[in-house]
Amino acid sequence: MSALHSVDSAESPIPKRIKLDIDEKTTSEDSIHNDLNDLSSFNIKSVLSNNTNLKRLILRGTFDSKEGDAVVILQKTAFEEEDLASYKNHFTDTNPLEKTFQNDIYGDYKYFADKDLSVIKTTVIHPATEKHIIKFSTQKLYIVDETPAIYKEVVLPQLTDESLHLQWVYNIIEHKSEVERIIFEDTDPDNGFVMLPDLKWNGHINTLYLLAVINRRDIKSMRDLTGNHLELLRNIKKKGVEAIKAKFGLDESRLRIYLHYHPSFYHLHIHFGFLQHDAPGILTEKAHLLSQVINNIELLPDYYQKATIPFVVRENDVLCKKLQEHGVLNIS
Ligand code: M7G
Repeated sequence: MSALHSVDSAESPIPKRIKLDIDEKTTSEDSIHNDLNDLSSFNIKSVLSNNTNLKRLILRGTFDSKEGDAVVILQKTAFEEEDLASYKNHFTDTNPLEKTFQNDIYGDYKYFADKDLSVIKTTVIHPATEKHIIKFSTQKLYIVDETPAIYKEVVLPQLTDESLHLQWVYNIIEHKSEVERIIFEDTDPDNGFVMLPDLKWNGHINTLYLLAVINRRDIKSMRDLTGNHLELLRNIKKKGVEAIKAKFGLDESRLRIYLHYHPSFYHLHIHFGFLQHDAPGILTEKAHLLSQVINNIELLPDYYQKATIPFVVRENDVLCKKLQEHGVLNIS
């Protein structure tokens, strides 16, 4: 059984979350997700990105008789050690090996595995906006040192105009979507949060990737954090770690707990990942460890209002153009 399945198990040691009424649907009746059973109605328009390291292909296209563009993300999943015992069941004479070549003691083959060994995690976004298309397209990246003045004068106005919609976040904190996926919840309006699997997680512990979404709506990103939020941050760290220990048996010392700057979604959330999984977005130009963030604020309550914080902008982001217009970014 995958870890994701065990999230729902009745014997969970995690404090029970409040029983919720999930009758209220937030998806419309003509949503593509109501009856999408295969991809035969998907028409590919272009490849937005092909990441050979992540083995992830992102396509732009349309669905037959549906308005608007779609983004389809196909990602090959990692092997799981916990499934080791079941591998033997896959090694049958109905799963052929096709030899590519042999040389001395070395043989190279293609192995045609059963469908559950060759699952492709698939995310469908429909209707996708132009911002989604830009977010998922391969683009040139530029790094910018964001001073408080640049944030206030150039970045912040752009965020307010351009950021991705937060409806999915509100659906989580209002218990309108993904209710059955909640791993832990603290309902305190100021310091509480909802912890659940990130959309990117395939449910196996060695790629653990969870999201803690705060209940309050007044903190966009790390930039807004002050001494007034220490209790919130400490609460998320403490209870998030306890929940993961109880549910997945992983100690705090085996977790990478961090924030993104800039995030894609401007409602404060914290990423909890397995330390030995190289999740996307853990590089130094984007990830800020929660323990470091807490310590910086302990030393200086308005640290994040005073600090220069580097971040990466992509060439097709409207912000990239704005930064050039203001002379912050010079692209030759
Ligand atoms: P981020 O740091 O704002 O952006 O993280 P990133 O995409 O650059 O990391 C937002 C996180 O929310 C990402 O890891 C997404 O995979 C995740 N996410 C996005 N959506 C739309 C959903 C969703 O509907 N449900 C869940 N559970 N996670 C989501």
